[in-house]
Amino acid sequence: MEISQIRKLLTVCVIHQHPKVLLGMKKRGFGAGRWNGFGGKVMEGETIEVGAKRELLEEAGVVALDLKEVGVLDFTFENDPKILEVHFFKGSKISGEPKESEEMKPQWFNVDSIPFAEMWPDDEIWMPYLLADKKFKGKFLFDKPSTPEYQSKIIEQEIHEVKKL
Ligand code: 8OG
Repeated sequence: MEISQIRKLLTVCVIHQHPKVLLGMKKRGFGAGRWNGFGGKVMEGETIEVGAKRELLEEAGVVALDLKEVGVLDFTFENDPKILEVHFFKGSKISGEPKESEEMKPQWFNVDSIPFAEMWPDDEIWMPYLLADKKFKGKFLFDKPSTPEYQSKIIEQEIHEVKKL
């Protein structure tokens, strides 16, 4: 018998103005205490891209003007049937100045000093694709979710470049 799996749609949005990238320190909830792109759950009735733009505005206070989807990764955790289907977006043009929200504290980083040790462990694997404008698909199985004190471990991983998402 097949175990039923619950799929959740989420977004992560990274602004890349070479040589800088805009990331945010997650202040609460899932992934708190780690740097990440901006994003969250896609709401019922909105497209994934509209959800990505909404989260960027809510969390960083900026409007993305040229957002493009660059990747899709499935994340699962051991002994948990939930699949997090995360859609990754990249933009370079924004209107407004990034400002701190209840959820995120935005900060620009040089591409050479992205704080991977304080990010989800998959981030250093997909970020080079995003920075190089390569589209990617893949999946990661973790032991358990990251917290401010605990860095998830990757149990299985698969990622590859695709021409189209
Ligand atoms: O709504 P909420 O803040 O709980 O959304 C979780 C955010 O975390 C969302 O932007 C998707 C993102 N996210 C995961 N897993 C991973 C991951 O492994 N790496 C990165 N970079 N982001 C992730 O849910």
